[in-house]
Amino acid sequence: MMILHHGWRSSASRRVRLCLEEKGLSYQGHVVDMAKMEHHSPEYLKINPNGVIPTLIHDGRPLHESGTICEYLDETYPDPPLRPQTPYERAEMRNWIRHIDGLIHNLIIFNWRHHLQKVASQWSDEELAEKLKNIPSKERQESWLRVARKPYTEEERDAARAKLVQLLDKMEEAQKPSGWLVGKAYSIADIAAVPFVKRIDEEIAPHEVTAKKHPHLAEWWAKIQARPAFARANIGPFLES
Ligand SMILES: N[C@@H](CCC(=O)N[C@@H](CS)C(=O)NCC(=O)O)C(=O)O
Repeated sequence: MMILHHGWRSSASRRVRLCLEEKGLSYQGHVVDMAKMEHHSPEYLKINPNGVIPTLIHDGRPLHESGTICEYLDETYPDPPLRPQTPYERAEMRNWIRHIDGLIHNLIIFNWRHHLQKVASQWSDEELAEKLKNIPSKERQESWLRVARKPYTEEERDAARAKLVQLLDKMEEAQKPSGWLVGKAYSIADIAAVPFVKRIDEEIAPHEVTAKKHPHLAEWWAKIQARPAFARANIGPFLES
């Protein structure tokens, strides 16, 4: 029995849903409302000490970190495989996950300025102080403080956008031999990048995932969006219509 605590628009959650759907695994989904700070409640912190989504519960045991969860799922349910064949390629896959994970703050700068900023800016100083106390990491306390009181500036957004476009450049370079980030097949390295590319393409830098700017990446993106698991994972538009 698998339970996934996730958010529909959360990039890390999207990775795990992609992985589950590629493997055809059924799970019970539980949506965590970040605007209500449900992920910082004492109950949730027991299953995810970092206070972030997603968390997978498998046979009663919780697991956090989307990249780790995807690898765990692939080891536990190897068919179809989502890790490359050789130890070297698997190491490369982990380095992609690590690299992309390191860019999450650049996505937060764009993502939280929508729904979460609207909610957080209305909290009183007392409410905000109370909420900040429950956030386990200093960095995320700072991120919540920023969205609530001092939204990221145009300059900060430009710098974040430039870092995300560099990711696209790196992906373009990597895909040349096989059409995938690592080895000869779609893997967790590609899955790790999908939610980032989705956000970059739809809002952050909409003209970059194109045949003109990044031709290999544009082909990669088209192939991925055509996968039946992509549709089932429900990687819908980030912004509410
Ligand atoms: N490295 C973590 C990142 C998880 C993460 O940052 N999740 C975001 C949503 S995509 C979150 O829960 N943010 C809420 C917060 O920081 O308060 C993973 O891959 O699972």
